[in-house]
Amino acid sequence: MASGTLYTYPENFRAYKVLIAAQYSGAQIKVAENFVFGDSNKSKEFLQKFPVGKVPAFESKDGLCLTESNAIAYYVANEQLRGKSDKEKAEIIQWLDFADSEILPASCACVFPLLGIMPYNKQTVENAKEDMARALNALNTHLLSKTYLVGERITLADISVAMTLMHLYQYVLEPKTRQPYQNVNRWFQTIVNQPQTIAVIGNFKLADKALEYDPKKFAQALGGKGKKEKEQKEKKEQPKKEQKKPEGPAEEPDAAEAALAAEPKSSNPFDAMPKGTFDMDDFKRCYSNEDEKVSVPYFWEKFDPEHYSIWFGEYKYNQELTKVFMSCNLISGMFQRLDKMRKAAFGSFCLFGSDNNSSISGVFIWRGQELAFPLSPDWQVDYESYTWTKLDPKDPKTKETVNNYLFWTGTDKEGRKFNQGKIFK
Ligand SMILES: N[C@@H](CCC(=O)N[C@@H](CS)C(=O)NCC(=O)O)C(=O)O
Repeated sequence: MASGTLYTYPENFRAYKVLIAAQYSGAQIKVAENFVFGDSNKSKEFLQKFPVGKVPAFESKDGLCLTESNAIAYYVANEQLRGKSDKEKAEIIQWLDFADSEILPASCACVFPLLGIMPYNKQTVENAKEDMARALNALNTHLLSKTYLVGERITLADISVAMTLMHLYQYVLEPKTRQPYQNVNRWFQTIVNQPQTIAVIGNFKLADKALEYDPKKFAQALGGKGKKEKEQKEKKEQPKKEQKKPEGPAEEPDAAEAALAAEPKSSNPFDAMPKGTFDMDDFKRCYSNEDEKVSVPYFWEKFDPEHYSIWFGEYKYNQELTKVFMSCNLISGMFQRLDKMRKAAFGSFCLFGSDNNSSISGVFIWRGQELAFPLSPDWQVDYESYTWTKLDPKDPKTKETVNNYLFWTGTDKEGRKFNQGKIFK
């Protein structure tokens, strides 16, 4: 049975293929600690073993060095996952290649602009959406009469194709977009809800709403100068863009999907709390459209401390932060995952410092007096990575802290200067 060390950054869908395969086979895979993407994989020592400098990369206990996620997944897999006959093996390779050449380029072209790691080009995205639809149609037809892609049990084909589709299901395939692909939806839910998959990726949540392209994200990824001014302008031109309702009919629930879905339709815990006098939407409008010199005094004038509370959050693992744009993606990711909190919450989180010397902290204001995250399973992905302190609205220090995060000024505890901020609204 294979055993060794896997080099990767966290949440790498390619590494997931390997780690899930290992869950099935019992292979002992240790993920390298202290791996810093862009740094460790460019070191002389790493390049000697893995000359291309890419991850995931695997070094077995007996010194075999492997790159290419499919090859590593094959190496750590068991006979069942690899296919039992030549026919099955060939079909599995067909699906691995299908994932890499028919799904992955379309997924990257659709998803990366939404995450702010690639510029947006309308034509490229349109073409990618067509490619995505073609691939999904092919899969949907194949899965019409089959539970799994090859044979009667899960193989590397299922693991690899599902992991390659993961970002699309997470960020793009909202209910109405995935509605035509019910067989794929059912199969995908089956794969991501296997205990071996959950052990690696946690509970997977299908997109409720496709992420919208936000030009600010890419600008921030580039670390552009004068971003705040630019953002103010964009905010004025596109007020409340984020709050637009999705168009079109709601998805007809598919019985199989419903049975398999680990997607609890939770009610919003804020709904049960008294609304008080603070009009969150009105404040958000004011903050989006007015200068902070207007919106910040407005906040303090209207804030209702009886029904709302203010919380300070500090990221626990600042020493692991590397590139500024990656840290900013960490904040955006948290905000996306907290989507359902938007209704009665507002936040501002900032990155202080620069590449390899930075920290993340921020403030949230939400309805109620308790820490909101434990109230809903949807809100619990990130919050344990932060320490949360309730702030006393009467304390002048609270006002100073909140104002720094609303104006995007000041420094962190170590004196690192404000670099970039993100608003949750
Ligand atoms: N085909 C390879 C692709 C690996 C790959 O592109 N890895 C990216 C990160 S996901 C990487 O390490 N890039 C670093 C670089 O290009 O320098 C696989 O499936 O493992």
